[in-house]
Amino acid sequence: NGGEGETTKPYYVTTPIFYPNAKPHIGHLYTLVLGDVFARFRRLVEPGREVKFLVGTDEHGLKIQQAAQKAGMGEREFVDGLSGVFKSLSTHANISHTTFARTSSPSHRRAVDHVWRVLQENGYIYKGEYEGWYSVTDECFYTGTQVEPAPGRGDQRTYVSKETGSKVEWTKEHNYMFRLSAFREALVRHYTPSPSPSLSPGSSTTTTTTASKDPAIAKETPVFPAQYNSVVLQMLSASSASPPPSSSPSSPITPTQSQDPQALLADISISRPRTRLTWGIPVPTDPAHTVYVWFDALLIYLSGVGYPWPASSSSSSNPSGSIADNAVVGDRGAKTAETLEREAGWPADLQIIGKDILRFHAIYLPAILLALSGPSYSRLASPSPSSSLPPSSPPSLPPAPQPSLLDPPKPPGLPKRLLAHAHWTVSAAKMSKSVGNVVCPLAAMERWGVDVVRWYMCRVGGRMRDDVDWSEDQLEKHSRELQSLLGNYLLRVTSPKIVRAAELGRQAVLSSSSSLSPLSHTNEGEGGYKFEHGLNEELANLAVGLPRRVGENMERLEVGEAVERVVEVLKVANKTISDIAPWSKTCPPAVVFETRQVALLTLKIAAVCLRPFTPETSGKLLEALGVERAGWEDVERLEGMLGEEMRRVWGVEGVKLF
Ligand code: ME8
Repeated sequence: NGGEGETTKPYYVTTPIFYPNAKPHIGHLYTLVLGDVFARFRRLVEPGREVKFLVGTDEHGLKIQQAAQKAGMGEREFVDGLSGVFKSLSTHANISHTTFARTSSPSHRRAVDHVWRVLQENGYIYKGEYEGWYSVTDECFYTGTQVEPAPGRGDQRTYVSKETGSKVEWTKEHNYMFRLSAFREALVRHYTPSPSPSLSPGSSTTTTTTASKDPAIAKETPVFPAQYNSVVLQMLSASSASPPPSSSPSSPITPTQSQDPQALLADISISRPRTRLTWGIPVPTDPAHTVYVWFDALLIYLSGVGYPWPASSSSSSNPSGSIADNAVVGDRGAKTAETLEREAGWPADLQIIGKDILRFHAIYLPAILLALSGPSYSRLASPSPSSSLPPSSPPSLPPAPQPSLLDPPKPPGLPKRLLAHAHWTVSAAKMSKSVGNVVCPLAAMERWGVDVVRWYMCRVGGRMRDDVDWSEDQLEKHSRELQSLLGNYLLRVTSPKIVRAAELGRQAVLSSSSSLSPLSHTNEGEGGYKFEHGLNEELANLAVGLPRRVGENMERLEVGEAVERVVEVLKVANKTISDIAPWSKTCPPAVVFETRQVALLTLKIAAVCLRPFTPETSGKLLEALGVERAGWEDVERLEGMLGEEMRRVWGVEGVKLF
């Protein structure tokens, strides 16, 4: 073992790591739930494959430093407390993360240290003067075009970010800069949809067929929904150095960050003077500076799965080495960096974020990754002559190595897909810790139950392309929906009266010689039961096909649509049983039997399909229905169990789930 290509890459899903500057709110829980849905789905459909799911807290930066000061606490004590609250939120909400990562951990610091050194060695970090509009709330600089005078205030001196509404202040300082501008072309190519439909490895054939009709699906854009992929492309082509708004103060608004007034993608500041920011990771090569919190935080996705992998950690002591240049020779033989990377689960298969942090994930992180693997790219593909440095880049700097994407295939090392979701709002304003208009997720779960909150989030938020107001009325409606679709149905199917009538029916069916199975399959000669009619046929067929339909939606990252598929079947199930009314005296026992059998099968299949979304409810249902635990998380075993049951009861050949 240990050779190339022998191990399956773990499936790796991530959520953002949240700032523990205040208690979590519904928005945080929502992202966690979406991440959990995908992690659980993957475990269900690929039972043998390891699933890694990273969540955590982003503990450095000015925002935290100031919040701790305000609370009269030391930063460490402050983040320990609030990180614990985020962790218990995850536990409470049944989030099945495998790593709760914290940026204040020593292993993360080692990774940041390593990346900084490699990037500096590769020529992608330089020292420059930076000025711009800084928002402490958003922990980032904005350009002149990204800010406006604070609305509703006569005061023309107070400026806010157009995107987030956070207050900004004009700031000028010496910083270390990351040469982001060098990656614009490579990123544009990465996000530009290819003309022909391409399929990700998990997609099914049916997806291809559907995909060709739907441009958003056909293109399988790295960012989903495709509208946000377009936003990223706009970000990459919008000049960050446009003229300042006319109402701005007289100071030069345009930041000098790009070092190039023509640059379409400006270089970014990745350090803060230690005099201003002490709570963070010191710049490894210059302790008078602290690493910018976003540069630090984005690397959690790597450090959380063990980066630097052993091969690259050896390059840390030998900074001239690159990741791909190193190989580890252990007792199981040599492993290349690619093998180690794959075994760790990198690149991430799916990253889930709110739309507020799209720029950081879609632009900064991939650029850092490309910069990190720069030397290996230049080995694999010669730099294109057209991708030269912007004409007016800082003259004193050594020439920057030119990244070059292989085309096709895409370069290794970039996260595969990024799912950006819209926001929960309160009276149409974004719910935010800094604003304070938050709904407490623990109180919501306490009142409605964990699964009702998860259900509401998946039903409403699962197709959330636009912001949605959090509503208690809607929660109540969704609580009733879950109860009526599943709870009442189960009660009907398991009521003693129906169970008794069904038993009479079973005996009647056994002794009769009539045929016609609801699934229009019979298995003559093996003692399969035969049914009198096809009243339940539509439902039975719908139920058997449900996992496949749910799976198709999930592969396309359509959580809301996937849940809708389950609801559709449960609605037909409830209608079917109401129409047949097996509890009425006039219903023939054989029909009661058949109806109950189809209902039980439907419930079992629905319960399994609901596993990713409402795990507790699903577990209770499966338990009540007598499905062995082994089948709850393992779709192959469940198929075997249901298949066996179907053969025994109906004489039809098995059932194919997912
Ligand atoms: O941005 N609706 O942390 P953060 C939906 N530490 N989701 C929301 C939301 C809302 N109203 N408000 C927040 C940070 N979220 C950084 C991330 S990652 C390397 C660093 C969710 O505590 C959503 O996922 O401000 C959003 O992107 C994230 O919380 C921001 O959390």
